[in-house]
Amino acid sequence: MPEVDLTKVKPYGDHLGDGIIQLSFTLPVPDGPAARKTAMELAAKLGLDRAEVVHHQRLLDGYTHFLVYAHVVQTFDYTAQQIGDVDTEYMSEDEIDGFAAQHIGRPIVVVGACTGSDTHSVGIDAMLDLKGFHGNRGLEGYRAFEAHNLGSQVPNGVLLAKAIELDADAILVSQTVTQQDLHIHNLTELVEIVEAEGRRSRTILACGGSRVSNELAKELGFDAGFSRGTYPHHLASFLVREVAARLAQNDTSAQRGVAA
Ligand code: B12
Repeated sequence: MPEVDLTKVKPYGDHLGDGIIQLSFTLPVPDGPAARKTAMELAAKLGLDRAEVVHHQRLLDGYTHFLVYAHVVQTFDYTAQQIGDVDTEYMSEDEIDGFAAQHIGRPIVVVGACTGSDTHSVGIDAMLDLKGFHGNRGLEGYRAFEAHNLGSQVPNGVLLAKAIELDADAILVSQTVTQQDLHIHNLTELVEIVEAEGRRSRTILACGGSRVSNELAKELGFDAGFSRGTYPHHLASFLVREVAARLAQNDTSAQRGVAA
């Protein structure tokens, strides 16, 4: 295997370092030579070299889909990347239950949902339901947690009302649809109404989804954000440590039944 210079990474197409990528996009123009030329110009304006339209197809009147191969000229420094993932050491399910028994001594109450008009429930189910994700049980299966999954298309107000009723330690939200920044609106609204109820400091807020990052979550006022590849024990590790830290600081936010 040839050695990769991680300070000068380029896409791998046919061989290491050739920089070849494939683009797939639709233009709102009828298929034909002018459409193909526009697609090539688009690739050139993106800074790509030697663009080649390898496939073009009329989608419907006035719309054409393209596949373009092109060469990336720039290189990228993989070693310089700062990762903004949730900064916590992951534990196994047994370790998490043991940690919670030792440091918390009661179940951590969590309430979660996929909110707004978003119907993609698979992410929140993967985190909370017993069946979990890829053979890893969801929080429902842990002794450390009392998990309530409200499902999908849940209005933020309903989620918050349930959290108040249960005096939940954490509210967990899943968002998949990002069209027209729907996820931003839903997540922002939740933070606003939690704050308006005076519950923000006592409630851990975490969200997740394929296009959610920890950076975005924090920017929107959440404590943590999780993306693709998250397993229930990742979330659980974060939650037990967060609740334990709040208890250790004698923070009222972790003492259930105490007003904010
Ligand atoms: C299944 C699916 C559906 C199902 C959903 C069924 C269900 N009960 O969930 C159905 C058919 C209903 C559906 C509908 C639609 N869908 Co859809 N759907 C998908 C699909 C194929 C898979 C999504 C999925 O289940 N992934 C698996 C889960 C496990 O991954 P995940 O959600 O990312 O979760 C992981 C992490 O993100 C994280 N995580 C997620 N949530 C949380 C929460 C917390 C608290 C934590 C800690 C972690 C966490 O952990 C999880 C495990 O690692 C994707 C395409 C794809 N291949 O991804 C499109 C996709 C998501 N759908 C899409 C669209 C556009 C739609 C529709 C709008 C289509 C339409 N025009 O009607 C509708 C939406 C309707 C609505 N009102 O929401 C787009 C979204 C584009 C966008 N970014 O906005 C996608 C990407 C398809 C595409 N390429 O266009 N869809």
